[in-house]
Amino acid sequence: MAILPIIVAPDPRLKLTCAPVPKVDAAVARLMDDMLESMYAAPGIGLAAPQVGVLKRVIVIDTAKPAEEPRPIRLANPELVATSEELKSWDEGCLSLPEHYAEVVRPSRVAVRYLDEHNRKQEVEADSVLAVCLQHEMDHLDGILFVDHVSALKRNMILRKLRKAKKLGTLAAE
Ligand code: GNR
Ligand code: NI
Repeated sequence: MAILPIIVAPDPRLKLTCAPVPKVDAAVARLMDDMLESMYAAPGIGLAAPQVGVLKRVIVIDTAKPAEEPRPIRLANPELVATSEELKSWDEGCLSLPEHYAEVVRPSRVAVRYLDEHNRKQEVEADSVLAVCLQHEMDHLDGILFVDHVSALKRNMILRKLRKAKKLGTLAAE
């Protein structure tokens, strides 16, 4: 396994639409494992392939608390098959927007169809933090960051600070 560096915004690679994988083969399964290792190391509760520079529709998630047993989920080609009418606001963070947080409103429950690490079709129904994380990660596959769901004022403030931190080399990960 390998820890892959995580791309920080603003970066054109975070704004692209990712391609579906034709099938989950050994290379995609290895990518999923590397992404999980990178996510745990960060630490984070989710990671999308474009955040490590791979433009494929692959995400990993583990919303287990530190004291709980790990519950990794590996998803390729995830698709939203249902969303609740009910919305919920959540204070979101992102490994590509380090140290910045904002309230984002999304459907409170979702159902997602995907291919697992064995190329088998699966479906997951989620609420709470898992529903938030699934939507956050699927957004990444279409070049969307949580700041794209908040006001332009807040978005530009966060992106301006990150641009400056990159220039000065003051990001925590660097
Ligand atoms: O680690 C993460 N925490 C988080 C918290 C609230 C809402 C979404 C997330 S996802 C984030 C990891 C990440 O950037 N995934 O793309
Ligand atoms: Ni993110």
